[in-house]
Amino acid sequence: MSYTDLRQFINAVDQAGELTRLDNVNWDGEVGAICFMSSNAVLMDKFAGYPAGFRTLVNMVGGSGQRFSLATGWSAEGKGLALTKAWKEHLKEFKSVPVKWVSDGPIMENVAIGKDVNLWKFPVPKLHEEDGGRYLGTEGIQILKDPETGRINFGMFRMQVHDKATLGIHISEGKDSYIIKDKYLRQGNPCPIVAVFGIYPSLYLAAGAHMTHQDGLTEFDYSGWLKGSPEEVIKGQFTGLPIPARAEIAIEGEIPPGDMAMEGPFGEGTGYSEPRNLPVVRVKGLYHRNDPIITARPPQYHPPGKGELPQEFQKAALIWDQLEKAGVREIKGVGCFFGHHLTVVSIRNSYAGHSRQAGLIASQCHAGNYLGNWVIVVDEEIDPTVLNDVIWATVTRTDAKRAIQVLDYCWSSHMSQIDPSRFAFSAGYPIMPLKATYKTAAVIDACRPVEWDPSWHRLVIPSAELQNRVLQKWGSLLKLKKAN
Ligand SMILES: Cc1cc2nc3c(=O)[nH]c(=O)nc-3n(C[C@H](O)[C@H](O)[C@H](O)COP(=O)(O)O)c2cc1C
Ligand SMILES: [Mn+2]
Repeated sequence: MSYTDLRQFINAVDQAGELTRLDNVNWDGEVGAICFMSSNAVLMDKFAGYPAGFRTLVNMVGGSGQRFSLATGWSAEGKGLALTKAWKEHLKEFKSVPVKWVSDGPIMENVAIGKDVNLWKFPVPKLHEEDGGRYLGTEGIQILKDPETGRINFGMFRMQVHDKATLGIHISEGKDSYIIKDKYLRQGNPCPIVAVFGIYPSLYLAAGAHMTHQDGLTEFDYSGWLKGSPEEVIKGQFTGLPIPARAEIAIEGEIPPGDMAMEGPFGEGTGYSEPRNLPVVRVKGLYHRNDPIITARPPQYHPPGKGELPQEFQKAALIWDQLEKAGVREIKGVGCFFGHHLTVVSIRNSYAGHSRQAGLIASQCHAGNYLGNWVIVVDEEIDPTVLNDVIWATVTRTDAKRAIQVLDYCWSSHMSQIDPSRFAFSAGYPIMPLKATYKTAAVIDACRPVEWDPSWHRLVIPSAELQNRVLQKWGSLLKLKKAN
């Protein structure tokens, strides 16, 4: 399908039978729990104390293959590795779809400027029970312009409402948005920003994609391609930045240098909860559609198959692509687990040093590097998307001293639970952390060393031929449907 806004997409999800509508949900905790527990997309209305029609949507794409197909106009039969591989092939068809500038759009149905800005007019959710605040931006995008190159960039960063015209913003070190923001702040200038709080799937998928920006490409060029039509944008009156014309809620404002505030604690994608001293955004203009819809997503520990699924197979496809571009041979697959934390690469281990090469590059290429603490390289017969098989291969084929290589001073994030500099955060810092954040990464080479005789380590599983014979002879008595 093609869609031009969230409302069309919600209708399609409804027709596909994957939408639940709920009234009278409490913004205080219930929104987050509903997202965690439901596999459907859930549209909530009639929050106590707010006008009917001021809604919140969770699980827009979530872990559903069907919603991912609706979001991208692309569908694949397979799951697991087949899905990752198909998406990687699909990415080769990418063609930039530049934005279309328009003079007006539904986002301008309601405009508030200056002292009329009031972010509390929306039923802003508190997503986890222990959160220290209410977050308007958890599945929204933030648009910045590189002051040196003029390139437009967007990513997805959490934003807490501090007061009616002030938001916190949480951008980890090394993200494009972090580097761009610092270019302004280090010169003592405020950083102009547009933030969007009710988005549609193409913007969501493009924001988290860690795309390369060769030839000045922007996330908008990619989201237009995903959606199948150009993103329509309006030039913001305060920033000159593009505002998606058919989004639900957006602000224009600036990040002033040295203006920091404590936010959170907030449940993070690592599965842990943290407070942080972060820059703030002072809002100058607030725009929203009639009956606006907040799109929300509580990061947290996700049970398998829920939540960040599209993120993980997109990311695996990207690491695979970057490994190939770096020249690594004979890659059979890539799997990602727990967001950024574990990457598995499966290869046909073809020469001494090959498996180490694959592991080191997977650990250090752009898509795999950020926060990616662990990489495991396994032999070709191990499916890198099946965690049990990966761990089995690792613990039965490795001698720890030989297998594990530790890499110091790698790209991390203050979100890492094992970062010693995180304790410095409460002391406050003007622009950068008091202490830079690094991580120690590890590559586990769990392939059979090439010098091992191939006849060693023979699998002890009944052959497919023998299992099929048993199935034919005694399948019904044993209540067997198929061979393993
Ligand atoms: C739902 C969701 C929430 C996210 N929240 C944050 C966040 O609070 N801080 C952060 O640094 N990255 C966050 N990310 C990851 C970034 O959006 C992602 O790394 C993005 O590609 C960065 O874009 P950039 O490098 O162009 O700035 C989030 C991603 C998703 C999907
Ligand atoms: Mn970017």
